[in-house]
Amino acid sequence: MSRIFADYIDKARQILASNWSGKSTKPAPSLYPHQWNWDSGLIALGKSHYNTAQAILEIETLFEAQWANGMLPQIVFDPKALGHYFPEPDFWQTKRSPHAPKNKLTSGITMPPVHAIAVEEIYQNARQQRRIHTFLKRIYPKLIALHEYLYRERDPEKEGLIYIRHPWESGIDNSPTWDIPLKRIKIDKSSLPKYKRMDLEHVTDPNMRPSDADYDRYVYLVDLFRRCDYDEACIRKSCEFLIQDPLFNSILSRANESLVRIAKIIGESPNLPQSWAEKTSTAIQKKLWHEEHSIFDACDLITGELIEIDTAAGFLPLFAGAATREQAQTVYERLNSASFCGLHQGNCFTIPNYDTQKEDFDRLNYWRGPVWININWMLAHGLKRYGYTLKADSMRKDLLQLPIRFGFHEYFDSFDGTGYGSDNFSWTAALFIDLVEEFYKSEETGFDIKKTVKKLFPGRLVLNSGQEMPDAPPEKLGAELMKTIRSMRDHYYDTKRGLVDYERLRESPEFQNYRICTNALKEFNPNRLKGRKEKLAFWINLYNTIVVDGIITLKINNSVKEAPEFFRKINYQIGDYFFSPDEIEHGILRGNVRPYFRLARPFGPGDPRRAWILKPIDPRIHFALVCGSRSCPPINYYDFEKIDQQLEEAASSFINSSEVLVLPEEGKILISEIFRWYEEDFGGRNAILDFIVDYLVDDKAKDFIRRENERLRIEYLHYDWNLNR
Ligand code: 9WN
Repeated sequence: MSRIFADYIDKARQILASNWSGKSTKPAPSLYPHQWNWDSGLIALGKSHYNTAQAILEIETLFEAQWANGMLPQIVFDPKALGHYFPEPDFWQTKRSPHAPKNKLTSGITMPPVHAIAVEEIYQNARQQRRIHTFLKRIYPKLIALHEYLYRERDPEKEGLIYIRHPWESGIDNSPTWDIPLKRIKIDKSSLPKYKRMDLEHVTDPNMRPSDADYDRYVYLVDLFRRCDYDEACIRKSCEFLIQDPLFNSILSRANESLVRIAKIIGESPNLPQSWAEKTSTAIQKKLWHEEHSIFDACDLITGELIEIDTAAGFLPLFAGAATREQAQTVYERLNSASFCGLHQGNCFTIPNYDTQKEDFDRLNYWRGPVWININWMLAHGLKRYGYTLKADSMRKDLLQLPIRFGFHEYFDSFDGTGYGSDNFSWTAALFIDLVEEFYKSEETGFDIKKTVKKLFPGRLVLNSGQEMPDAPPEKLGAELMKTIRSMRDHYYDTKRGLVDYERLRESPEFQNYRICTNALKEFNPNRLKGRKEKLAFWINLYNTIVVDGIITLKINNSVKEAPEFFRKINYQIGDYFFSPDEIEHGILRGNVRPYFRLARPFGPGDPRRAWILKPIDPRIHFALVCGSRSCPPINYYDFEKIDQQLEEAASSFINSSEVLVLPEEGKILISEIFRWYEEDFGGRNAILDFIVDYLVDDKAKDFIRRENERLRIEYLHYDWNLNR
C-alpha cells in the first residue's frame, strides 16, 4: 500500500479505536456519545477490512436493541454517557411502547437500513469466510425482521416505498427537502415540551447546525410519537411529516440485494428479499422520478406530491440500481453540471449535498450544502454500477483528499474543504479505510490478470499489417489519418468526460476506415510532416489512437495492465520501421530519453528513427497522452493549428484537479506520479513547482508553494490505471 495512504489509514484506525466504547463505536467523541444506527453500519463496513471481530460485535450490539416489532432504533444509549446529548431516554420515553426492549435505552425512531450491506461486506472481507457463517445465520433473521417491519408498518399502501416520519430518520436531518413539510407544522410554544439543545455545546457555531425552528419541530414530532405510545397506526393518523425519501428507499433496495446474496450463502430462500428489491426499485423508478428536474425527489404523503427540492439524495437510486439507463444518463449529466461541482474548476469539492446554484445553498450548514463522505461513497458505488467508472473514481479521489487535507471531520465546506461539525468522526475514518482498500484491491486484480494474459500474449504485435489500402495518395496520408482520428473522436470519444466508447467504436465504419489508413503508414515517410506543431499533433494523435487500437484489438476489459508490456508490444509499421507507443513517447516526443523504468534509450546509436526525434521536450505532452488520469481530458484530438492552446488547457485542468493537492498545514504537496516519472522533462524539482504555480488557480496554494519552495515536501499520489471506458 502506498506510504501516503498508510499514514492516514493509521490515523483513521486510531480514531475508530478511540471512539470504541467496548462493544460499539461512538460516531464522534463528544457530540454523539452513544451508538447510532446507520453510523454503526458504515463503521462496521470500514472495520471489516482489518478487524472482523469488532465489525461483527458492532452490528450485534446494535441489534441487541432491536425492538420486538423489528424496528432498529436510531440511537442506543450508553447509560454511562448520559447527560451530554439531547434528546436522551427521559425525553423519548420509549418504555411506553410494548415493543421497546426492556434492558436497553433507545430512541423511538429508525434510520436508513445500511446493515445488510455492511454484513455482506464483513463476509466478503473476512479472511476465513467459513467462520463467518454462524454470524450470518444469527444476523440474517434480524435483518429480515427489520425490513419486514419497514414494509409492514411504513408502507401502508403496499407501494414498495417506505415512509420516514421524522427528519432524524432520514439521516440528513436538516436537508432543504424537509423545509416545506416542516413549515406545515405550526408550533404552539406553550404546549411544546420544554427542552435544551445540547449540540451547540459541542459545535459552537450555530450556522453549522439545524435552526431552533427545526429543533422545535423535531421535538414536536417526538412528543407526538410518545403520546401515541409509539403505535404506528396512531402516528400515521396524526403525523404531518410522512415522506417517501429516495435516499432511505435506495438504501433499503440496495440492502435487499445484499440480503438475497446472504440468503444464498447460508442456504435460505432468497425469494422474499428478491421480491422486495424488485418492488422498491421499480417504485423508486416510477414514482420518485422528476422528469423536468432530471433527478429523483422525495414524495410528501400528506400532499401526494413530489417535493421539488433537488439534493444529493436524488442521485442515490443509482446506488440501488433503481434508475433506468436513460434516467441514469440524465442524472449523470445533472451531476456533472456546475450545480454539483461537476466542472472541476478547482474551486469546489464533489459533491455538495445541495445544488450550489440555489439561493439557500449554504456551504457550511450541515446537510444544506457541505460535502459528506457517506453520501459520496454511496454515489460513487452507484456510478460504478452504471459504468460511469471515471466519474466514480474521480469522486473517490476527491473524497480521499478531504480527510488528508482537512482532517477526519463530520462534513466539509464544499468550496474550500474546511472541516466542520465534529473532528475525529467515525464514519469518515471508516469509509476512508474502505475507499483506500478498494483502490488497492483493483490494483491487485490487475496484477493477477496480468499473469494470466501474459501467456496469451507473446511477442511484438503489428496492428497495421493488413493489405487493404486507402484511396488517399501517400502525400495526403498524414492529413487523411488525422481526419479519421478526428471523426472517431467526434463520434465515440466523450472528451468532456474523457471516455471512449470502445464497444461501439470497434464495430464502427470510422474505425474500419482508420485501420485501413494505418495500413498505408507502411508507405508513409514522416519527413512529410512540416514544422513543430504538425509533428507534435501527428505523434500525439498517433500515440493516443494506437493505444485505443491496441485496447480494441486485445479486447482489454479494465486496464492496459491486463496485457504485459502493452506499451511496447503493440506497434505500427511506419515506412520501414516499427513504432510502439513507448517509442513514440520516449523516443520521439521526449527526445529519445531513457524512460525511468528501462536501462537504455529507445533509439540506440545509428537507429534511423532518430531522424524524427522532437526537441526540445514540451512537458505539457504528459497531460495529452492517454494516461487514464481523470481531470485533463484523457483523450482528445489535437489539431496542429490549435495545439498550443489545447496543451495549455490540458495542463491547466490536470493541475487544478485532485492530481495536485497542496497541503499548507502539513508543509507538503501531493502530486501525480507523472511528475516523478518525468521529472527531468520539467527540469527538476524546483521547475516542477514553478510549472505547477504557473497553472494553479488557487492563490493561497500558489503563495504557499512560492513561500515554502525550498522546504516543502513533495509526495506522490497513486496512479490510476483503470481504462477510460
Ligand atoms: C440525530 C450521528 C448522527 C448521524 C446523522 C447526523 C447527526 C443526529 C444529530 O448525527 O444526527 O440523529 O443529533 O444531529 O445527521 O446522520 O447519524 O453521527
